This record gives sequence, C-alpha cells and structure tokens, in this order.
Amino acid sequence: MFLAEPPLNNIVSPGFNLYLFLISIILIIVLIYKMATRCKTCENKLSANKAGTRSFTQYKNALDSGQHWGKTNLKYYFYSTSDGPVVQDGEGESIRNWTETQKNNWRTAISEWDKHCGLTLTETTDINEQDIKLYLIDDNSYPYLGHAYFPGSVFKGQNYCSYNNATDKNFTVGSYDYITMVHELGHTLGLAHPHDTGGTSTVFPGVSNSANTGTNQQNQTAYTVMSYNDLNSPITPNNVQSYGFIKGPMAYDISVIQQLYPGGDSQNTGNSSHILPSNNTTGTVYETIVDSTGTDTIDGSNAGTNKVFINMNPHSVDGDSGGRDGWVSKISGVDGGIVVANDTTIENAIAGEGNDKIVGNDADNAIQGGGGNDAFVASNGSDLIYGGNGIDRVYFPGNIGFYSIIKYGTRRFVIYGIGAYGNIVGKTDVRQMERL
Ligand SMILES: [Ca+2]
Ligand SMILES: [Ca+2]
Ligand SMILES: [Ca+2]
Ligand SMILES: [Zn+2]
Repeated sequence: MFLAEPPLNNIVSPGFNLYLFLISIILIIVLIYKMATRCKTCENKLSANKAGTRSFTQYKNALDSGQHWGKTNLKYYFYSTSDGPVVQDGEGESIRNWTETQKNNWRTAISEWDKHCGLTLTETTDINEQDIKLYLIDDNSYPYLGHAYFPGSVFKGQNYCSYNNATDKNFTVGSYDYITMVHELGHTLGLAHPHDTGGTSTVFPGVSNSANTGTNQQNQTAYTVMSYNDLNSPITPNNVQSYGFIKGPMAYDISVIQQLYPGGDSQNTGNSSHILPSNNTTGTVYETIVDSTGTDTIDGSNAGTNKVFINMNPHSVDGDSGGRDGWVSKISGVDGGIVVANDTTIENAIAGEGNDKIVGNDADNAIQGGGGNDAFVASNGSDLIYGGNGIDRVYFPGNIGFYSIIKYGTRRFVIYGIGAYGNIVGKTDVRQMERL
C-alpha cells in the first residue's frame, strides 16, 4: 500500500553531507594551487556578512557597484597595435592585435550581455566613437587574466584580456579563458564581485573571501559570472578546459543587469526546446536561459542511460539552494547545463533512459521520465507525469494528509492537493507510475 511508504518529503540521500565535505576539502586544496587570478578590478578589503533573512535586494546590492552608464547606446572598439603602444590606464602593458576568432568570441560575450538588458552594444571601427575599449595585452609580468573599470572611473570602458595568461589563446566560447571576457565586461557595465566591496557593493551572504561559495553555494560561476569560483566550483570542470564553463551572464547577473538597465530582447519566443548538452566538447557550456513566450521544454532525452537531473524552477535569486539538488539542470558526467532565469517559465521536461530526477515548477507541467527508475518531485499546478518504463516514483513535498489520491486502472493515479478549506489547490495526473 503506497501510503505506508517512507516519508515522501524526505528526498535527501544520507550520503549528502559526507559528499559535500569531501568536495569542499578538494576545492580548498586545489584553490591553494590556483595560479592566475581572474582580475584585479577590486582590491578592497573583504567585509563579513551580516546574518539575516536573505532577499534578492541583498544579492543585487552585492553585485551592483553603484556606478552605471548614463546612456544606453554603447559602442565597442577593438584596439590594435596601430592605435599606439601606450595603454591608457598607464600600467604599461603592450598591446597585441586581436585575431578574427578572438573578436568573434568577444562579440558573443557582448551580445550575451546586450540581450539581457536595455543597453545596445554595437561595434565601431571609428576610435572616436568608442565607449568600450577592448585591449589584448601581452606582458609576462602581468599576473591577471584581465581587468576592467567601473563606469564611474576615469578609465571607464577600458577592458583588458591577457594573452600571456590565457591557456586557450582563442578565448573559445565556453572555455576557462573566455570567462574573462564575460566577467570583465560585467565590470565595465557596472557589476562588482560577489566577494568584495567594489564601488558601493556589499558581498553575498556567507562569503568572507573569494574562495567561499557562501550560503547555499551561491557564489559560483554557475549562478554569477562575477564570482571567482569558476575552476573547481562545485559544478564546473576541475581543470582548465576549452569547454565546460559559462557562455554569458548567469541568473544573478541577468536579474541585476535588468534592474540597472531596464529592457532587453525577447528571447526564445515560440515553443522552444532547450536541449541539455550531452558530451564534453567545444561549445558545451553552462547557460542561463531566458524564454519569453511559448510552451517550452527542457530536453534531456539525448542522455542515453546517463542520469539526467532537471529542475524546471526559475532561479530564485534570493539565496535559496534550489533545495532539490540545486538550480542546474544537467546530464551526469557532462560539464554543461541549463539554469532557468528568474523570470522565465518552462512548462515541460523530458528525461532519458537512465535513472533520472525531475523537479516540477508552479506552471502546468507535462513531464516524461523515459526508461529507467525515475524520480519526480510534484509541484503546484495541474501536471501530467509519465513515468515510462522502470520503477518510477513521485515525491510530494507536503504532508500526505493534504492530498487526495484516486487510482485508475494500473499505474495511473490522480492526486489532488487539498487546501486549508478542503479546496483543491493542484492536480497531478501520474501515469506509468509504480510508486508514490
Ligand atoms: Ca519559448
Ligand atoms: Ca529516465
Ligand atoms: Ca507544476
Ligand atoms: Zn573581476
């Protein structure tokens, strides 16, 4: 009898804490050996975070330098050796010419910011029109991957990438080195680090230095590209690769940049299929998706029998852990995946032939588990869940006393959530299902 089964809201495995502890130890050891620092924009002393209720405002204040551009049309310009040998901030690095491949990767990084906010970032070949100045510097004595200045600086717009320190000289989109482009451009537009007090910014809750991931591990590049926890974060690869990192601003960055420069492009209009990357190769990235309209799907059906984890919920951007294994939907063993942006609604999900786990959201969902022994976390709304083959199970986050269950034939159940007044507050129609 399914009602007699173990507590339905207990979905954390008993090995969780030990795993987290071991990961933390490895993280600390590797960080000690980390050679290059992402950038040196902010050298202010760190400030301890006050305890208290976490909110988006708290995270926004940590990423907002307080310095912003006073206009929305910004032109960017690629510096070359023909523009003269002296870098304008007087630090004396020598300039190198950008290759066309490097420029194209910059254009991707720039468009990734452009589409999420009301700024219009366009290229110019007229040095007199430049707002954002893109330098490739080549200096053996320079110890950083890049640096940039806030919009309130006399050096505003200046943005430097170090060729000398880059492992992937192309700055391939999704590579460890490409992060520099997205990160430094964040500074150029006015974003600060989550771990220090650049401009008038605060720090993320629970963060006392750049290596801390903070409360619920929010200080990592999977959630903000302004973090230093890129290499060896809990999610990204543990060594420098030409894939496996981020493509653009992530959930916190997107929510903050939208507030600083309201507006932004419609994205993924129509019915969209957001396919989870299924192998580690060039182009495999972590990406935060904004989806404006349509009936949309996160699709992990190309995972084969590798485990798929899908969290359909939009990132809360208020310090929540995601609560159900985190905010990143991904295929096990693949360094890449999807985070749903805060204001985006995904309706449907498809897993693969492995033992997968899917967490629904407040919308009306249609969810397919595929083969394998799948686990589903039920959610608000009127949902339809197909277990597929295997021994599948649906977990309900509330007390079983608040649900009414009707069984239809074999392997089909309809579960109604019961509100405080005996009213029906949600419906989950479960098919091909062995366990509740
Ligand atoms: Ca869509
Ligand atoms: Ca499955
Ligand atoms: Ca739902
Ligand atoms: Zn930085």
